[in-house]
Parts: sequence; C-alpha cells; structure tokens
Amino acid sequence: MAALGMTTTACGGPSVGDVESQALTLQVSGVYLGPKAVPSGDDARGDFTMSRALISVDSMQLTPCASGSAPITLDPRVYDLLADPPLGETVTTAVTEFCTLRIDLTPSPDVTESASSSDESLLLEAKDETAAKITYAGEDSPSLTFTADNGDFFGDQPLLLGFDLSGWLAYLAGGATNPLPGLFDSTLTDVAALYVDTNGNQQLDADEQTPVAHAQASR
Ligand SMILES: [Ca+2]
Repeated sequence: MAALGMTTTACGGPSVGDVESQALTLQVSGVYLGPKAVPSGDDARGDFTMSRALISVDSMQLTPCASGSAPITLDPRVYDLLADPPLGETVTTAVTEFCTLRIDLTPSPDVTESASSSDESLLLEAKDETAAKITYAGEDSPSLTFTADNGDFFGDQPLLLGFDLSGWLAYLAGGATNPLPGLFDSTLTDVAALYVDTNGNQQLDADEQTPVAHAQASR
C-alpha cells in the first residue's frame, strides 16, 4: 500500500490564524476511473467517447457534524461534468467539520435532449468517430447522500464530487450493441463518489482515487 501521507501541503486555503471563517471548496466534475474510450467493434465507427454529461441539481446540502448546526444549502445549478475548467462551489463558513453531503437531482429546462421536448435531470451522450451519438436522458429526481466512509468528517480539501465517466461510457457503449443494457438507475450510485483533490490541480490523480465517501441512494 502506498502511504497516504499526512503531510500538510499548502493548498491555497486560509491561514492557520483564520479560524473565524474559511472557504470550503467542492468541485463537481466527471472523472475517469477506467477507459476514456470503448471500441465500438466496428472499424468504420471507431471508439466511443463521452461527448456530453449534464446533471441538474435541485439542491446540494452540506450537513455539519455538530448537532444543531444548520446545513448549508447551495442553489440549483446544472453541472456540465465535462466542463474545462471544471465547475465547483466555494462556501465561506465557520464550520470545519461536515459529515454529510446530499444532492437532489431534478429535471431542468436547461437539460433537454434535442429530440425531446421534456426537461431532463440527467443527460449523457457518447459519440463514435463518425459522430453518431448514443444518448441517455433521465427524467427522474433521485437523491444521493454521501457520508464519510470512516465515520469521521470530510477533513481535507478541496473536495471533488466525481462521477466516473468510464462507468457511464461502458453503459452507453453496451447499449449500442444490446437493446437492454440493464437499469440505468443503479449506475448513479456506482459512479458517484466524493474524493479529495489533495494537490489542488482540479484533476483526480492516481493517488487520489480512494473516495472519502461513496454515494447511497436516499429518499
Ligand atoms: Ca489532484
């Protein structure tokens, strides 16, 4: 096992003396824990790659560990998981220990498949090398809760709420050859996890891929 260093690296955060309030940074983006391309099996079509990944978040809520402390709720926002630079949130708060992150998805008029007139909560698209698309559009309003895996609080920062695009790419590519690639819903909890971007480079590096919290479906 590689040692998970306890070094305190400078991460652009508040100085030690600044205990009144500090910034909590949470990046929301797609990550690749596996392949970034999946062969279509057809030489003329080449590989599938992810070309769109949008989620519409109705609310994102960070709950302090201390009982009685009010949760912090962030405004609705559509996150483009492929955005470069990645999207994220910064919250100024006196709270240093958060134990739970919850996100609620909801359909938004800003997330609509071109062929559809309905609002979607989630839109995924993969393309092959002929630009032919495979699309998944979801209208459900699932909620995900992330609770620190070690029973502790989310300690280090910046936090990175990552959605494994490799998992979704495999799902879409599987659907290209199989009309019934299985239920999509379960993939959401499989692909979402909370990480720490230890070196603050807005990328999920190889030594940062152990989540601090896994997603659970919540009601
Ligand atoms: Ca990093």
